[in-house]
Amino acid sequence: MDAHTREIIRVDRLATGGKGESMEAGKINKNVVDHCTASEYVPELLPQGVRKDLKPLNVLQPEGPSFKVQDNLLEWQNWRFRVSFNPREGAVLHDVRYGDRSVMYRLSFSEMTVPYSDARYPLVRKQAFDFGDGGAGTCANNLALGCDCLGVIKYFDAIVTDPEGKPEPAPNVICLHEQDEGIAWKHTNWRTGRAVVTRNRVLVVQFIITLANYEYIFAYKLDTMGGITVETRATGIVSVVSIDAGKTSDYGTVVSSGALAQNHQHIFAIHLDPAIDGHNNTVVIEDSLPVPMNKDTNPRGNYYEVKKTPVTTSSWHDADITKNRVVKIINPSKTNRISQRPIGYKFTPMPTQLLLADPESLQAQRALFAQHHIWVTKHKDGELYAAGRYTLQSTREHGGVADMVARKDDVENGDPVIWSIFGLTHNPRVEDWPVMPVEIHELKIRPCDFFEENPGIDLPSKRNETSVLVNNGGGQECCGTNGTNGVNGHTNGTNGHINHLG
Ligand SMILES: [Cu+2]
Repeated sequence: MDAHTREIIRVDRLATGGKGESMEAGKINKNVVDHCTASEYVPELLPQGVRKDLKPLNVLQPEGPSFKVQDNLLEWQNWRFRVSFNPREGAVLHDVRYGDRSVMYRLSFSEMTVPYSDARYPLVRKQAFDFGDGGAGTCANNLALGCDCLGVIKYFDAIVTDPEGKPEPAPNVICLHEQDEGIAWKHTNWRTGRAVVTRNRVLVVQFIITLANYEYIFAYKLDTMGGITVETRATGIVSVVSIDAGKTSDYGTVVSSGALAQNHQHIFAIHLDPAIDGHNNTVVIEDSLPVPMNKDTNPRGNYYEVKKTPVTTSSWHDADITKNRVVKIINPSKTNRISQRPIGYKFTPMPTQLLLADPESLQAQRALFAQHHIWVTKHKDGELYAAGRYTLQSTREHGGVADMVARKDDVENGDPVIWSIFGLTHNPRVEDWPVMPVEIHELKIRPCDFFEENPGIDLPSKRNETSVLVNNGGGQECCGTNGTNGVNGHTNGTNGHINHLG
C-alpha cells in the first residue's frame, strides 16, 4: 500500500508449500485454513481445564520487604541505585553503588533483533528490532498484583508518549520485589559436623513487553553477594505461516496442523556503562591457556597460564569457551589490598550463536551488532542503541556499535562502555505451541577483587521457622537450635567417611 494515497499497489501471495517445493505461491487455495485446528492457551478455553494437583506456594514477608524506596531511589542490602523508564529501553538502572562505592554508571537493555530464516519472498523481510522498531517502554505491560511476581511488590509508574507525541501515563510498568535464590554459600566442618548455610536473595527490577506475538520479560537482579544478573526471558506465541496439509518444511517446524513456525534467532544487546570506583576504568580480556610442558616453567605439564590483555582501542571481541574467556572491567588506579590486583567486576560472555544470515544479506547489514559477542566503545553521551537510533525499515545499521568501534577511540584507562551480545537460535519445537515456555538467558556480572572478602560473609544462617516436614508439620532440626547452626550428625552433618579432598 502507498501510505500516502492509501492505494493498494500489489498483493504478495504467500507460498504454502513444503520441502523441495517452489518458493513462489502456487494456485490460490481458498480453503487454506480448513486443515488447521484450534489452539487455546486461555485457561477457561482449555478443553482439558487446568491441572488440579498444584497446591498453593505463598511468599510471606510478615515484616515487609527489606528494600527502601524514595521516589526512584532504591536501597537494599548495601545496594543503592536509581531506576528510570523510557519509551525506547524500558527500565534503566543508574548510578549503581554498593555501600559508598560506585559500580555502574548506567545499565540497560539496548536492542534485540529477531531475524527469520524463511527464504521465500516476502518472508525474507521478517526481522524485528524490538527496541528500535517497537519501543520496549512503549510496549511495556501494566503489571498486576499477584500475577507477575510473588510477595511484597512495589510498582513504578512511568510516562510514555502516545502516537501524537503527547505524554501518556503508563501505570505499573516496573515491579520491584525480593526473591529467594537458593543457597548463597555453605560449609560443613567435617571434623565437627557443624554446618553453616546461608540463603541468597535477589532484588528483582522487572518489566515485561508484549511485541505483537512475543513476550519478553526483562529483569535486573541484584544479589546479596555483590553480583548483578541481567536476565531475559522469551515467551509468548511463536510466529507462524500457513503450510499445506501433511507437508513439512526446511524453514521451520509444523507446530500445529497447518501452522509452520519458522526458524529464527533472538539476539539481545545489553549496554553496560561501568564506573568501578569511578569512571577511570579499563576493559581486560582474560584467557586461561594451556602451557606446553617445559622443564623450567612447567615440568609436569599441569600449569596453565592466565593471560590478561587490556583493550586499548574500541573494538569487538568474541566469547571463547575453549579459553574460558572472561571480560573484566578494572579500575587500574585502585589496588585490592589483599590480592594486590586492580579492583574490578567481571562477566563471562555467553558463547551463544551469533547472527547466521550471510554477511552480505539485508538482515546482517541491518544488525552489525549481532555479529560479535562483545563491543568495547568509548562513552559518548546519547550513544545508547546497539543497532543505531533508527532501525525501522533500515537498510544498514547506522550509528550502532560498528560505527562507534570504527572511530578507533582510545578506551584504556578512560570511560569504556561494554555491549554484551547473546541470544538463542530458535528452531521451534511442538512444545513451543500454542504458547512458548520461557527461554532464559542470564548475564552474570560479578565482583572480582572489588571486596576484601566474600561480601555475603555476614548473611544470617538462621533456621527458617516456617519450614516444616512433609505430612506432619513437625519441626526437626535441620541446621541447629536457637537460630544458629549446630552439630548435627543426621540431616546436615557429614557421614564420617571423608577421606579425600574433593
Ligand atoms: Cu523465538
